[in-house]
Amino acid sequence: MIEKDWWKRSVVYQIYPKSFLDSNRDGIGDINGIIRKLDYIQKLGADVLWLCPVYQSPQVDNGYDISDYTQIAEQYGTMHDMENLIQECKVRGIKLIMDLVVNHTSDQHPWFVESRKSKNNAYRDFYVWRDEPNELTSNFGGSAWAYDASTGQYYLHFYSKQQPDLNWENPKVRAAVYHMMNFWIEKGISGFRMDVIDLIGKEPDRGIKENGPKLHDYLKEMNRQTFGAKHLLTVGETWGATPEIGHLYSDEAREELSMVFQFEPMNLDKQPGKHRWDLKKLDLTDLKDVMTKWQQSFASSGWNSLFWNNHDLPRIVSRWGNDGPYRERSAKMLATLLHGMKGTPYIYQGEEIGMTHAKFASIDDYPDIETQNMYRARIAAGYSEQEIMHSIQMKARDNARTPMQWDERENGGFSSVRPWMKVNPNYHTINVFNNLADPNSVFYHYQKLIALRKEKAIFTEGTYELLDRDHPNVYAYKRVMGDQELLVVCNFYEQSAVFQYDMGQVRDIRVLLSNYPNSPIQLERFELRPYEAVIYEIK
Ligand code: TEU
Ligand code: CA
Repeated sequence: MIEKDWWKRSVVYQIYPKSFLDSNRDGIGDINGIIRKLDYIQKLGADVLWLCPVYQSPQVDNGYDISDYTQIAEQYGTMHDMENLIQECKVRGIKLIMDLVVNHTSDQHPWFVESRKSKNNAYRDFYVWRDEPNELTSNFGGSAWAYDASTGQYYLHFYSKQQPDLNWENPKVRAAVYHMMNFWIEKGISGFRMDVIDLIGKEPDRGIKENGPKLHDYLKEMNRQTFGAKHLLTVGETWGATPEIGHLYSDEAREELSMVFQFEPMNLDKQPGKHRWDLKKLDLTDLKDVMTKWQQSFASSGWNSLFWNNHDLPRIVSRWGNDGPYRERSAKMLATLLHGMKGTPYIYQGEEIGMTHAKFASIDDYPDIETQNMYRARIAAGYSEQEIMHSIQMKARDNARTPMQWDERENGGFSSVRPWMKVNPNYHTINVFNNLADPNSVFYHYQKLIALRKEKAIFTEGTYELLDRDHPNVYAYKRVMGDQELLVVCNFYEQSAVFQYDMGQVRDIRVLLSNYPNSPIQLERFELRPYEAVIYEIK
């Protein structure tokens, strides 16, 4: 029998299919490419795979604009390939979760094609139509309203014009979505990652975009009508969640979702009140405070996700680590810091080998619609080219979307023809092949972290306690379960740093994992080397 909360003990691997592996030489990753690499994911030890959208789509936003939820995009393969993938995962004990993008569809979806035909079309109210736009804005820039000449009204789109927002107040929309979800559940998937789910309760006439008043009623209804009794992993993407809001989604008694992605830590290196393109240096104390707040808020009910990366975020080693001489050490430090915490860890493709930003010089090498829109808007607003490109090299979503680096062959082994997006030229050194050949690689560090989590319940269940909050360079915390303890000590920077720990109560101490040889076990005065990170087991 499957346990109700199996996902608390799982580690998820996220795949962005377009950039994973091209099996049929068209320069685009595909489902058969994923099947070829399932043994690799199994070797890493992840037991859940989150697949970004592979549904039929005009690909204006790389599949987050869906024109048919029950068909596979031709560029990715066929429904037969998809069923094969589900099956091949199953034989390896890997659960597959799919992206659920139901705040909006593509403008090519038959519902929208109908909806825009006339004001009295049966599908008119599947979307949000108004006579006049209001002040709401699109997350991709500009107004959230697009004028449609055929009926003389405006429709709502919180993303691109080609992604009209569904009207969740319409019970027929909700029924259609639940029906589609059940279609996929019956195919044998194990859960959903829910795209911008905090927007479905929108009340545009009152200017409400996120966290609308009916949001949680809809999720309860969805839970009852689809996955509720099935013990699936459900994770909501919620950019605006506070811990209080996180509990509304994930507290067991509320019967909504398993957990959410909480983005508060991801906003710590932008200027307050401004967009993430407006950069600010991370303050380690801010990171400690925010991570600790989330860890402690979910100590006894609800659940946390743990992630540094996804397909929308900069790569962590280039962001808060060191993508120069300390790339491997800092990648392992960041992995240790996160995977020692309580929650379900998510690893984004390439993170496990320490992939970095490519820092391309030209805007033409950043095809993402969000980046392209921002570039044009900021050029028009008088920003310098240099300043804009710097923000892009640090924060653009495409930093995470360069093709996966498998080996030293042309295009990093991703494809034998020219890929849809340029490969990071550092694939000659940073690649899976080299990682697998080196027992000290970033890959094996992740493998060990996953194995430890599977082996020791304290990783899942232990409480969390921050140590030495005001230490400017070291992030250290404890996990406690009964008479067992873990101590995690991480030097966040390139300078060596001293950490002091009272050994008075310690009977027995040993190193479970370190990113250096010979980390000390006498910690009265522990001088950490650059980016040194150690997990101790203490009794
Ligand atoms: O992202 C939600 C979202 O708001 C992002 O666009 C975010 O604001 C941006 O990436 C800043 O980091 C989800 C998907 O993950 C994203 O890929 C889609 O483009 C978007 O929804 C629309 O479906
Ligand atoms: Ca292909």
